[in-house]
Amino acid sequence: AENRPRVWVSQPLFDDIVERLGEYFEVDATREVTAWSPAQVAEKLRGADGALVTLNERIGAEAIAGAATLRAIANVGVGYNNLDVAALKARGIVATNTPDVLTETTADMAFALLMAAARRITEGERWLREGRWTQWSFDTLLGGDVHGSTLGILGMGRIGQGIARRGAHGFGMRVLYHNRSRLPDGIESNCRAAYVDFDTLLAESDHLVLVLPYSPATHHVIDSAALAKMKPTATLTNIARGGLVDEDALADALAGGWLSSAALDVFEGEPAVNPKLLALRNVVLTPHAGSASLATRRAMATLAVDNMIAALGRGPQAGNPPTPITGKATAKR
Ligand code: 8YV
Repeated sequence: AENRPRVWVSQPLFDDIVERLGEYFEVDATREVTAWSPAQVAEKLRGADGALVTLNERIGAEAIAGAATLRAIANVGVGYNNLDVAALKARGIVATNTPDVLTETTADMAFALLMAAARRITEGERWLREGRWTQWSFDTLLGGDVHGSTLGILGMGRIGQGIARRGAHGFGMRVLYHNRSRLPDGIESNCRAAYVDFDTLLAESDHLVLVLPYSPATHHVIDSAALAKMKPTATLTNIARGGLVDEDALADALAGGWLSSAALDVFEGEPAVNPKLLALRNVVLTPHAGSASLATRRAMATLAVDNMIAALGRGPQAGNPPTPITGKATAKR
């Protein structure tokens, strides 16, 4: 066992899946959910050959500075803004993520949130639990329609396309999207989605969903100027990364009636949530749970384990991890 590569697993995943790493590696598996400090991450990486990490762990130049033997980072998640891909690349460290396996589950969540915002589901439940339902009335908690409305998607990667298909095929929505580049005709027609510029997307969407990767280029892409271009009857759903939205500006728009409602699964300072948002009734808040179905979380852990085994040159796919991160950090995925 002396010369076996060492792999750190930063958070508890599924024991039976993580166990597979033990066939090839000395595994340092974290047994309890842990808020690792940057210094602790650096310490864990020192002496490791590989690490499975989550969005909780920031893997940048400082984290890997003392990690002379580190060869592979397997990110458990499709978004990898927690990784400094350039710094890893410069050191020849292979980085992988978990695309595809979470696409449909996350698209489901986007729709759940969009519908909850439009139809005021969580607001209604809170109202009921507060004992305020004393008599049925015609005009209680009136919301906006989903079916037949215009769905706007910002960021048309795999998850965006899943949301588009749900909207077009399931709810008869008109689907507009904006993306760094236009999709091939075949994909556009499959999703029944039309490419528009950013301002048109903002102006015409009844329900806008954010599915962009987060990077300096997309920081606060939804700011007060963008919000001002949206319909006052519109909803905004964010299932991507909190930093895409200026939360103070969003809270002002929701409080001021310039935006009907929002649904947020991700937050700029998560797990802390902006108190201005917490104070509002017309926002649905969930704890970064877009990919949180049991089957999908198991598939993500399995893929991360497969990536690690292959990246460290073991197993049937030795040297060829199934889902390496290849492009720039901002690449459309
Ligand atoms: C993960 C996510 O739970 O895949 C992503 O980008 O945000 C979530 O599915 C998270 O990344 C865990 O690290």
